[in-house]
Parts: sequence; structure tokens; C-alpha cells
Amino acid sequence: MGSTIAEKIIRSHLASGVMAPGEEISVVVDQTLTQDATGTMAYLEFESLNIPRVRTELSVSYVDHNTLQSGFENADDHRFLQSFASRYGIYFSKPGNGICHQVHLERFGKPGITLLGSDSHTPTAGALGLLAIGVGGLEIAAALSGRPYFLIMPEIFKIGLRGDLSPWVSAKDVILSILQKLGVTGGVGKILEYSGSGINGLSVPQRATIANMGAETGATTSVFPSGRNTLAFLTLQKRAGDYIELSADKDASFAGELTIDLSALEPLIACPHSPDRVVPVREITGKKVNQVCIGSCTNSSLRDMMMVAAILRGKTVHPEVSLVISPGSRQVLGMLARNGSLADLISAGARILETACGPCIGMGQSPPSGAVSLRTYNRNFKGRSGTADAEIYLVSPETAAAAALFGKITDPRKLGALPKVALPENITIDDSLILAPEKEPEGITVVRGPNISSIPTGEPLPGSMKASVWLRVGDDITTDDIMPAGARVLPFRSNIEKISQFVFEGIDPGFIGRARQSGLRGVIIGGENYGQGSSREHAALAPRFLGVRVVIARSFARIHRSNLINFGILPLTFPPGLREDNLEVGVELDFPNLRREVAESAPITIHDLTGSRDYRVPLDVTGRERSILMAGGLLNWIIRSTSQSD
Ligand code: MIC
Ligand code: SF4
Repeated sequence: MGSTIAEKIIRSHLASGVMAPGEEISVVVDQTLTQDATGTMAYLEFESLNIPRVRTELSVSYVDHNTLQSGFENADDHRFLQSFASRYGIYFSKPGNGICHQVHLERFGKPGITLLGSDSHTPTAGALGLLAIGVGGLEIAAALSGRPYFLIMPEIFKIGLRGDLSPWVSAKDVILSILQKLGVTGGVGKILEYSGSGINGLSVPQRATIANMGAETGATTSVFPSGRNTLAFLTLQKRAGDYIELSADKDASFAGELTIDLSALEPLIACPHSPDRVVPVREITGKKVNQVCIGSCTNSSLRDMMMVAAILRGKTVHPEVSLVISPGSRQVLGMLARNGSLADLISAGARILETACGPCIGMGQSPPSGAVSLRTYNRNFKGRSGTADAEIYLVSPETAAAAALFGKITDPRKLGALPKVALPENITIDDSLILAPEKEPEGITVVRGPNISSIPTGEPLPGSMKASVWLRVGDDITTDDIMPAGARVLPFRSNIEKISQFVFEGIDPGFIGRARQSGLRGVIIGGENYGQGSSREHAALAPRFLGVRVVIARSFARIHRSNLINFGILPLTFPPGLREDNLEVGVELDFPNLRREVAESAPITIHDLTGSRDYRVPLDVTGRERSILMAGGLLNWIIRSTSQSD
């Protein structure tokens, strides 16, 4: 039987395990990427492993998230990251060079390889036919030290595309339509592999939009074949030498299949507050819009920006709309400047931001109270924009531009003939903001500012423990809910003590007081898909710092589940008979045999001290994960296993 693309890449990188869905495997990691909001911690963790130089083929450290620099903290982090990269053998993409996913696609991604990134949208690079997976920072530290990446072998799910997109319908509408069908958990445990004649009409940047937002389905990653369009993109980037052809064998078998007829798609929109609340734009036209944001790692390619410029050319933004545009990379911004599109955007009244994540992660441009904001981004979780009661809608660049002109949600097809966008046949390549690491790094000092704290070392799992329930939450809790981001909080990503004061702030401002006064360890009670969204390990590290040792939920999102284990927090799943309302806030619990039961793969005994009941709660983890939990986290485990093998 033939193989899928994902199977081909995994097979050629397999370090351990059997490539059957549900089995634990490990793969060799060729490339890593980090961004500044997760990178500082990842590198501090790597540093504690005492390895002189990274052992990957290529690693890149990007600065794109925390670029507001409203105090010394972000700037200090940038300086730390730059000196660290130079010292340890990592390429450094300076602030201003662009969003990690866009730049990595342009300059480093190549078909057939594996890429691990400390950002949940790392799968964007799957547009080039590579296996790109988003993980927590500790996994990056492990990969930098030469260790393979462990994962549960996903099912390979085929998404067949056929036909061609109609005018005014673009790649964003394709992925919104997939999200409408799969929902925010439909991709869990799966790799979404694209095929079919419809992909021939999609350029690499359009494929990147689709692969990027595959993360919102919960999928491990998304992957496209590498063919003619891939070669064209790499040639444009003057990297034709990186091209190899890669496609699924004709007789490859898939665990499931979804077919999308591109010609039947129409402009779509994701309504507040979840990326899968998708309806056709025409169903909600006329709603007044206050803000339009175009950019982010989802929709900020040269094609997208030139399309927006062409739509706005010679027109002016509606008087009651604030239009902000952040091109994805310096390469894109430079090209827009050279070909006149930037002037069109400025003339239309757009506010041009730097090439960074910006408003997508609440770094400025929060909308007014109760505002409607249309964004070409990938997440519209409540409060993520920085304005708790704002309504955020996710749309294509075309739909965003139409709303900017009319001041209300508008089906872009109303604009008449689609403007012609002639993409350049040559682009200017300028990598001068990507600094190569020092060849003789011995003399380099890593510069640390006062905001960079050391990483807390976790105690090993105790033999027994008493804990109390600190919080009970519902389904689909995001890591933005657990550990908010935004301009107020992000400066403390390198300072665990400070950032931990914001844990669950938006959900329950009383949480932090309860945690402090508890005197016991903490338990969180969750629903389905606990921890969906970002890869930020701070959503595990900060609760752990406060004393959380157990989360009991109906199910967990992939990256967050690993982050919990890597920081020594037990992800327990509800057994039949145990209901959420048995575990009210304040209930005290005893875990009398904790360490022994984890070691023996036995269900965990929990004695409810308040209601005098006993529960046996399953811990569904692999043998390796068990030993990480016993050690109190991945860092302790690596240090211990390294010293044992010495
Ligand atoms: C996001 O989009 O939520 C982020 C900010 O890029 C995160 C990473 C982070 O929290 O630093 C992600 O997607 O992993
Ligand atoms: Fe940055 Fe937004 Fe992309 Fe996250 S989703 S990497 S914050 S642009």
C-alpha cells in the first residue's frame, strides 16, 4: 500500500515507535523556530541543559510578538534573544523583519523536512510540503539539544479540493468552510493532508493561509503536496535548490476524507467568539463596523496586501472605520513600497503598522467598547483583542477591504469586477535583518535584563497530597483564558512570578486570591477541549508556579495537554459517575497514593474530604509521560536522564 505525504516525511524521520495511529512515536527535528513571547523561556530551559551549541540543522529565533516596547522589558528580551542566538548557533530575525510564520515560509521552509515551532501556527509552513508542528517551549529546548520529538501518531485525514475559487472568494474562505464543517475539535488527533485538482490553483501563500488556520481545528498539522506551485514560490525566493517534489501515492490510504468544491464557495465570516462560528457573509451584511484589521500570520502575504491595495485604490476608508494594516514581513512591506501599493493603502486612509503580530495578540489597536472589529486573523476568542466586550469577526482580506469602504459588513462581490493583481515576477530578497550566529561564540556574553527571571525548578511528584479545587470552568477554555496575552501582560513572559498574577484573570478575578490563600495545592476542573488555542507554555508554567498540580477535564487540547505534563501537572479525565458539580470550588481532595498510582499506571484515587466520597480517575498518558510526571516535569526528567546516561 502506498503512503501519504505525512507518512513519507514521518517515516524518513522516525527515531522510535511504530507508525500506527494512536502509537507513541518520535521523529528527528530538522528545524526549529521560536518567537520572542515563547522564545525567552524556551532558551532559558535549553540553557539549563548545559549544551554548548544547538544540535538541529537550522534554528531561527524571531522577534514579532512583543514589539511595543512600552517599558524596558521587551527590549531587554530582544537583546537577550539576540545574544543567546549568536552564542548558541541560532539565526536571529530582528524585530521589524516580520512575523515568524511568514518569514519562515519565505526564507527557510522546504519540502520534506520536519519543523518544530513554539507557536501554535507553526503548521503554516506545511504549505511547502513539510511537517511543521506547534509545541510548547520545553519541547523546543529538548529538540535543540538533539532529542527527537515525541508525539502520538495522528490519523491522516484527506481534504480533497476540486474546482477553482470564484472571484472575491479566497483561501481564507476555504479554511473557514473547513472550520464550519470540522469545528474547533474536528482536527484533534489528525494531520490534515490536502490533495486534488483544486490545489493547482492555489499559490504557496494561499496554501499557507489554509495550513495556518488548520490549527483552529485542533489538528496536529496540515500539509500540502510539493509540486509546480511550490517550485515557483521557491524560485521567486531564490531558493529553487530547496525544492523536491512530494505527493501522496495514488494508493495511499486515509483515515477519513472531506471534499470541498472550491467553485461552490462564497465569502464566509467567523462570528464572535470562536473561529468555527462560520456563516456566509451575505447572511449578516449591514452590521456596522468600527474597525478593520488586515494582516497577521494568516493573511499578510504580498498577494493579500496587493489585493487589498487594489480594492482600496483611489477610494477612501469609511469615516467611522479605523483601518489598520500590518504586512507580514519586511519583504512584503518592501515590495508594497516599491510597487506603489503602499501609497494606495496610505491614500485610502489605512494606518500602517510595523510588520509584526500587533493587534492579533492584543498588542495595541484594541477596539472601542462594544465595537465590531473585522479581522483577517485566525482567532476571535473573547477578550483577546484587549477589549472584553468587542465583537471580533474573522474574514478574508477581500471582505475586510469591503467593510473598510462601506463601514458595514458587506459581501465583497458587491464591489463589481475583481481588480486584477499582477504579482511581480521578481522580488527583492534582503536578509540583512537575519543575523547568522557567531562562528566562534566563546567570547559572547548572553545579556540578561532585570525582567528575565530564572526558571523555577519543579519538585518531583509527591507520594501523596492534599489539594483543593481552585476553579471550575466550562468547555473550550482557551490558553488566552488561562494565561492572557496583550500589551499589559506580554512584557512579563520572561518573569514567571509576575506573569502568574494574571492567571485566569478574565474568567475569575478572584482566582489568584484563592490560590494565594489556599495553603494547599490546586486543582482546576475543566470541560471539553481544555486549553485550546495557543502553544504558550506559560498557561501551564504559571499555574504550576501558583501550586496547581492537577487538572480534571472531559478532554484536553493537544499542545496544552503536553505543556501540562511537561510542567508536572496531571491531566486527568472525568470517569463515568464523576460529575463536575461534585467538584465545586473549595472542595478539598486527598490524593493518598499519588506517586505509586502514577508509577503503576493505575487510576488515581481521589478522596473527597468535604463530601467523604472516593473516586478513581484515569490518567491517560504514555509510559514516557508517566516518568516525566514522576520527575516533576520534562526539564527535571531530561536532566535526570542525562546524568544517568553519563
Ligand atoms: C497566539 O496566536 O496565540 C500566539 C500569541 O502566537 C501563541 C503563542 C504565544 O502565546 O506566545 C500561539 O499561537 O502559540
Ligand atoms: Fe502572531 Fe497572531 Fe500569528 Fe499568533 S496568530 S503568531 S499572535 S500573528
